[in-house]
Amino acid sequence: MSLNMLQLAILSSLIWIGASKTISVIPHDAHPGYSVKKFNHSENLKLLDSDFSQFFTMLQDGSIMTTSDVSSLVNHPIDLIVLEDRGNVSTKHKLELFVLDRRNMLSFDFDEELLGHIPENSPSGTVVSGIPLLQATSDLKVPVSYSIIAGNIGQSFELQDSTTGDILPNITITKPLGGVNLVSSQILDREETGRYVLTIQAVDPSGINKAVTNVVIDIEDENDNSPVFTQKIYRFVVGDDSLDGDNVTMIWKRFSSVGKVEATDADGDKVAYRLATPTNFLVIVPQTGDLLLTQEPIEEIELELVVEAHDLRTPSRTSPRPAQVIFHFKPTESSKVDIDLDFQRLEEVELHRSKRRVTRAVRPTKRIEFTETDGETDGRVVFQLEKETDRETFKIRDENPWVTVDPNGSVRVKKKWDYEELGPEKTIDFWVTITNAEKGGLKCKLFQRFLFTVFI
Ligand SMILES: *[C@@H]1O[C@H](CO)[C@@H](O)[C@H](O)[C@H]1NC(C)=O
Ligand SMILES: *[C@@H]1O[C@H](CO)[C@@H](O)[C@H](O)[C@H]1NC(C)=O
Ligand SMILES: *[C@@H]1O[C@H](CO)[C@@H](O)[C@H](O)[C@H]1NC(C)=O
Ligand SMILES: *[C@@H]1O[C@H](CO)[C@@H](O)[C@H](O)[C@H]1NC(C)=O
Ligand SMILES: CC(=O)N[C@H]1CO[C@H](CO)[C@@H](O)[C@@H]1O
Repeated sequence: MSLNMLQLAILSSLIWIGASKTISVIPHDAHPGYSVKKFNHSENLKLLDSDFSQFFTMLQDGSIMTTSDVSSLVNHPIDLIVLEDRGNVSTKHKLELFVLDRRNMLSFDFDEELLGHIPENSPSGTVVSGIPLLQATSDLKVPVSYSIIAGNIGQSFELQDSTTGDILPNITITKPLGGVNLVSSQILDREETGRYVLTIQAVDPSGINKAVTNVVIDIEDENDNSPVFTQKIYRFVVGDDSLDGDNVTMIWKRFSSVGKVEATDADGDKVAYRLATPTNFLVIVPQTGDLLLTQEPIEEIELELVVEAHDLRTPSRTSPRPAQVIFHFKPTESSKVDIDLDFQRLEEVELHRSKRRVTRAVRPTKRIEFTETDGETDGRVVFQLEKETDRETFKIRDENPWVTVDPNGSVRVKKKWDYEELGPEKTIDFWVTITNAEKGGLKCKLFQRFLFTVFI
């Protein structure tokens, strides 16, 4: 029978109107015992007798199996009827079988599973690398249509015709040496889907002769995510259990952790931490984010510190917004007495020295209230930052839409304050870097946060 007759046979079979119809194709050299198809509900099924009963049988588990050599059946359409009996209802299932010469069956030109890869964030239309031209052939040399029939999450991939360069969801190749390549149809994000397993189908014009193959595509990672802190503000308290919070440490040793900051990186990169505001009292363990107390303050202090995180990749990415750490320390009564005694002795010995002052890397946050009219005029000085010494100069740490800071500490209106645009907090929140040029050219940096609350 020629191919046209095969197609005719398929057409005529479409006239069948039944409960269900299935098409299966088996190669002419299938060994006896070859499993053709498996039905479920096996307990109610029966394969009806036909001209082909000598070739096929139904097993107890509902599968239909060949029982002898089927090469003589090549290109004869075979209809098998399976009866499903459920007491008052019985349903017929038709199985249309085509035995094709194996050489005429479409098959992909490789056996091994294909593994391709593509870097995330590649532009749409990038060819997946690492896989050969996808080509299914048979001796019949018919046109072959390719499509992705499974695994294409979000329609992320399409096929590219190797003969014309066209990119489409399905492609029909008529030229003998043509095939398809896999290309991305959008920008891919490894953090969303890191691996695709696509099933590619090749089918001849009759729709019967089919081949499928699976392609695994790994999305290669790029450092496109910065570490992000789990909290904007961390508050750690040592020695004061009158304060609320779970993060109060009452008993501590030098170099034990008083708390821990954490930033996560969506790329899964390791993260390292850094104190952006140096202090004598705490160090941070870069690998873990643990804050260790290095020195016992002699009086109650509250420090505001800034911590940054960056990922350990090249090039590295830094947290878009640093975390604020508020550290509150209250010496225990007993140690305070000891220290006071020590201190007294010290003062006695070093009378000429001025009283020791606690140095702070971060000055306490300042809250100031304004009305909208205060900020009406661009360039107007609305506030003057105080210098603790003459050498201090000021600089706004991050660009702010509403205010600028002159080196001498004059805070000016940058853009007319608009109550509506100020956000739910109605607050202009900015940090100022204070540079304190010490004697001998040593520079020391301090930080201070300002909260300008605006009322109508
Ligand atoms: C029977 O198999 C078909 C697919 O062959 C499946 O869609 C269906 O859910 C199965 N039914 C039961 C009851 O398992
Ligand atoms: C077949 O019998 C079941 C109960 O055994 C009943 O629920 C169902 O409606 C019946 N179907 C028909 C078509 O009579
Ligand atoms: C191929 O595309 C045509 C329309 O262009 C569509 O009708 C057909 O269903 C598609 N085939 C597959 C397998 O997706
Ligand atoms: C601060 O410097 C600016 C110029 O940058 C000047 O206009 C202003 O008067 C100065 N303010 C004070 C208080 O010195
Ligand atoms: C501000 C802060 O760090 N709070 C933490 C205190 O500890 C509990 C659990 O140990 C955390 O869930 C809080 O976020």
